[in-house]
This record gives sequence, structure tokens and C-alpha cells, in this order.
Amino acid sequence: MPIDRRYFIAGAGGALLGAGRLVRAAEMTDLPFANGARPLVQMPQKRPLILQTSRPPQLETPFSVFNEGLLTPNDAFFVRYHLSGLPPEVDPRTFRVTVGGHVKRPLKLSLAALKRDFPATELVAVNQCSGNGRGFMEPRVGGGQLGNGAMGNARWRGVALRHVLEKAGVRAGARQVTFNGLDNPPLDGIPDFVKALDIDHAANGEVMLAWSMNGEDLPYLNGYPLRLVVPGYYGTYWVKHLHEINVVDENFDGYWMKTAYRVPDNDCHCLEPGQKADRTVPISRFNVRSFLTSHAEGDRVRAGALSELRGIAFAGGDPVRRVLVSADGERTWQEARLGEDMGRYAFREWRMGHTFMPGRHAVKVRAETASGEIQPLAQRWQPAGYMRNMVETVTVEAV
Ligand SMILES: Nc1nc2c(c(=O)[nH]1)N[C@H]1C(S)=C(S)[C@@H](COP(=O)(O)O)O[C@H]1N2
Ligand SMILES: [Mo]
Repeated sequence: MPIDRRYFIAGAGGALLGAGRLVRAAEMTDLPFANGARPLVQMPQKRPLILQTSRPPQLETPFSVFNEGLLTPNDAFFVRYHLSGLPPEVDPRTFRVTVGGHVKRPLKLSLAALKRDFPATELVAVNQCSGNGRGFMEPRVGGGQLGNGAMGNARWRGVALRHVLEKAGVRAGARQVTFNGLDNPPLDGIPDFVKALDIDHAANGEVMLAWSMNGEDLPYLNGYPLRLVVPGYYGTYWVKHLHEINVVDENFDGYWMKTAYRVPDNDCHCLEPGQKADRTVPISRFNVRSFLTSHAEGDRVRAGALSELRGIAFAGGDPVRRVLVSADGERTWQEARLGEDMGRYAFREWRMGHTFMPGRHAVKVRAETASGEIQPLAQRWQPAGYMRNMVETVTVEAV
């Protein structure tokens, strides 16, 4: 039922999301789990997206967007924040990113200097929240009850962090690099959102300071004017509004590394429901996932006619080798055709024709990587609801 409720997001983010601005909820949508009803709201530079929270702004991409094309449009890209103190405004002329700590020559770089003094590079990569799909977890767990729309695939443009670190001259003994954005905690006592990468990872030539996605400036809510891109790693490391880079000679132990965003230290990073992990490690690379995008739960197809099934697959840097599709609830599996290869961090399209007989059919998709990692058929549970990658099921009805 369309509703006409108004959402007030005063103070959510200054200039663009300024006090008093009304955000209109045009419609409701339903995520396919209990308590999945959500309003669609429109925030600046965004089309109507699924509202998770308004303060801070958190938006999920409606899943149908992933069938529009392989690159996720900027105005449909999901939004995740932890702290409601968003930067009130960002002036691209006075913005500076600093590089300090355990370096020989501390730097203070403008956007113009970043674009002028370093080689620019481009990379297509998926940004995915650790909790993507958390709402499907059974038993349910606390945290944002997300469907599978907390991910997106974009072409990022920027400079490899390695070049910036080389210019600063990393000193011997450096262990990690920390990243801080312009957003701040709304209250004392809430830890600032700071993330860290090991020095070798930070300087691997792929980790990037990006100012553009899909050929345009970053949208404000996706980190304007500069964000970290950490290909193959969960979104938590992709620090937005990035303005402080620090090289440190120890393992950084801020809250968002030491306490939050950790997973059980075992092969599946999973537990039996109710268990607690005795050892955890910081979350890192994506596991392999795939989705049907051409059809949604409950869709009808013509019985006896050829239907084209299509979707996406991706992993954390290990290329997708094959995608298997079952249209009969796991009894038989058939290999799908893979589409254009935009690189090992990007969505890979798959397609398969199938003729359904009359009745209801469970369609399942299962991707496998070059090194043999394959999606599990059963759920792997863990208390934070991170890293869901079980084979998903979409039921279609042929009539
Ligand atoms: N400055 C800042 N950067 C941040 C966050 C944040 O709260 N503040 N959240 C992180 C998390 S957990 C995710 S999943 C991604 C989401 O990126 P997006 O909002 O551009 O989709 O941003 C990351 N970068
Ligand atoms: Mo996240």
C-alpha cells in the first residue's frame, strides 16, 4: 500500500541533508523476511531507496537494480554510516587529506594535487557491507536487518595509495596504516570510526584513494570528496570522506578494529547458534556469492516456453570460475554462461535459458571460484550476521 508519510532527517548531514529538510517516503517495500516492511525514501543525489535508518542515513539498494546493468548506478548505491555526525559541508577547494605518523615527509594534499601529481587509475570493484543479507539469518541476530541490497559494483577512479605512501616515505618499522573520515561521533564516549590495514596491504598498488565512481564525483553519501577503496574487502574498510591517513608502528587497536567487525577465527568464520567465539580476527575478504537477478520471489513465468535466467556472481579477488544453476530445488545443476569479465573484483554476469513445466520451482544459483571455493548449500550462522553466502533460493511459478 503506497503511503504518504514524511521522514524528517534534521541534522543528518549538514548542507545537503540540512536541518529541516524533509525526505519523502513515497512507498513501502517488503524485504523477504519477517518484519521486512520498509519505506522507500529519497535522499539527496539518490533515487528512492530502502530506508534502514535515517540518522545516520542508511539506505539499501532495491534488489531489482542489480538487473538493470552490471554497474550499480550512483543514485542507487547503498549507504552505510555508523555515526550521525556527518560533515556539515565539504568544500573541494579547501579539503585536504593528511598523511602522517611513521613517515619521513608528512603530507597535506588537496584534491587538485592528488589529481595532478600522481598517476590516476581505475578499477571496477564490488563494495559490500559485512552484514549484507543479515536479515535472512536464522535464528535472527541483532544489527541492521538488511536484505541483499547492501552491495554495489562501481568503476572507481583515483590514485593508488602506494604512490602517496611512497611520496611520504614510510619509515622502517611501520606496521599498519589507519584511515579516518570527516564524520564524527555525536557524543563523547562513542569511538570515532577509524579503520586500519596492514602496511603491505595498504601499499599493494590496488588499495586506492578514489574521488570518482562510475565517471562522476562520489555522491556525498558515498564519501565525497574522497574515499578508500579496498578491492575484495568488506565495505567497513572503505572509509568515506577520508581526510586522515596515519602510518603506525604497532597494530592499531581502536574500537572498530579491536572490538567491532570481527569474525570467529575458524575456516568458515561461523558458529553454532548460541555459541560464542573464543578467538576472533578482523573481518577481511569477501567469500564467494551469486544471485538470480532476472526473477524475484513469487514471479510468474510461462510454462513450456524458454525463460532466460540471469544474474551476478562475485568473490573477494579469486575469479569466479563457474556458476551452477538448479531449477528443480538442488536435484540437478547446470552450468550457466558467463558474461563480460570486468576484473576479479567486479560482478560477473551469468545467463541460462530454461523451460519450466507448470508448477512452482525453486531456482538456486551456486558460484565457484578459480581456487575451488564454492558457496555452501546450508546457512553458516554467526552472531553478528556477517559474511552470509549460502546458496539463495527464488521460487518462481510457471503457468
Ligand atoms: N567515514 C565513514 N566511512 C565508512 C563508514 C562510516 O561509518 N564512516 N562505514 C563503512 C561501512 S561499514 C561500509 S559497508 C561502507 C559503505 O559504503 P557506502 O555507504 O558508500 O555504500 O562504508 C564504510 N565507510
Ligand atoms: Mo558495513
